[in-house]
Amino acid sequence: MEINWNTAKEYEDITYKKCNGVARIAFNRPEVRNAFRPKTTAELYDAFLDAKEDADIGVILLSSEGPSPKDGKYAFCSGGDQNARGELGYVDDGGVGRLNILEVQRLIRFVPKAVICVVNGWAVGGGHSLHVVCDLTLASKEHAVFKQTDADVTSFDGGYGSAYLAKMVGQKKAREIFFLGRNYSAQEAYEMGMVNAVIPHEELEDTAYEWAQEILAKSPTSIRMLKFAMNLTDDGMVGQQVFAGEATRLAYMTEEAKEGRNAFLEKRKPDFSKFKRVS
Ligand code: S0N
Repeated sequence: MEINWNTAKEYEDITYKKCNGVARIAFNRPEVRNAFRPKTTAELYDAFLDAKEDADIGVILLSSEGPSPKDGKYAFCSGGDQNARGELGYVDDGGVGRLNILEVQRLIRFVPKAVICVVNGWAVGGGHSLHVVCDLTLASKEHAVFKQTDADVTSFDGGYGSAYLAKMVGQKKAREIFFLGRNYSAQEAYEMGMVNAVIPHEELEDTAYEWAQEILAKSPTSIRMLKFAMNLTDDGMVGQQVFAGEATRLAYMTEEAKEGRNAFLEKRKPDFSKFKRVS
């Protein structure tokens, strides 16, 4: 399949491309198994925000470049860059401790578009958490390995990475993943319910693009409402706020809402009598 990706913006730690309604954001530090440092997460946030705001984009792929030039191995993401970890945690160029991967997680969660994680190799630590928070995950049959090393490096993603994972694979399995930190193949991850499909490596990127095109053929309003409806119960009051905001946006498009607005602007009482109280 010929996919004509256009570079949307140049970055140092990631690549960002677009094609036919699909945005592809990819880690580009294959020499460190695509570990993220504060600069990486700032770039990820910037690219996701651009894809969110671009009305021509309906699906976002989160993937990675590779393989490593050092040994030819593939990695989706190996989590926080342990070299960027100092006394203050993950330290940016200005010496400030950051955990802005959590802001990226929230953006993935709340962007009103489908996000597909394309796991072409190791998905480890914070990289594992990123796959958990994406709407869908496609995994390379030959190269994807899922592993949670948080407990090896005194880290603990107590939000989506663990608690939401437990909703996905069950409490016992989620605790096993975190407490033992074992390797799981794409097939094992699929059987646990945290991967949507296991794809031959050579077909992975094309398949992700095809899934994106299938989603793009659906009603954009349905996709955003379904995503936020499925998020709602796990996101508490924020989930309710996001879903209700979308409902309000839709309500503004009704004749009833226009009557309310017009009445105010025309300095008269609104006449809602013509609108049926449907049940
Ligand atoms: C990925 C692993 C399993 C791959 O093993 P493999 O194939 O044997 O390769 P290596 O020889 O180990 O690695 C190749 C080169 O890449 C470097 N490298 C790999 N991972 C990292 C990394 N994370 N940081 C820095 N460098 C990395 C290696 O050093 C090696 O370099 P050279 O060639 O120079 O020797 C294996 O590499 C591995 O286990 N990696 C470490 C995984 C890890 O522990 N990651 C951190 C886990 N914790 C987090 O991610 C925390 C995230 C976080 O910030 C957070 C905090 C609060 C709430 C949420 C989160 C969240 O999780 O998002």
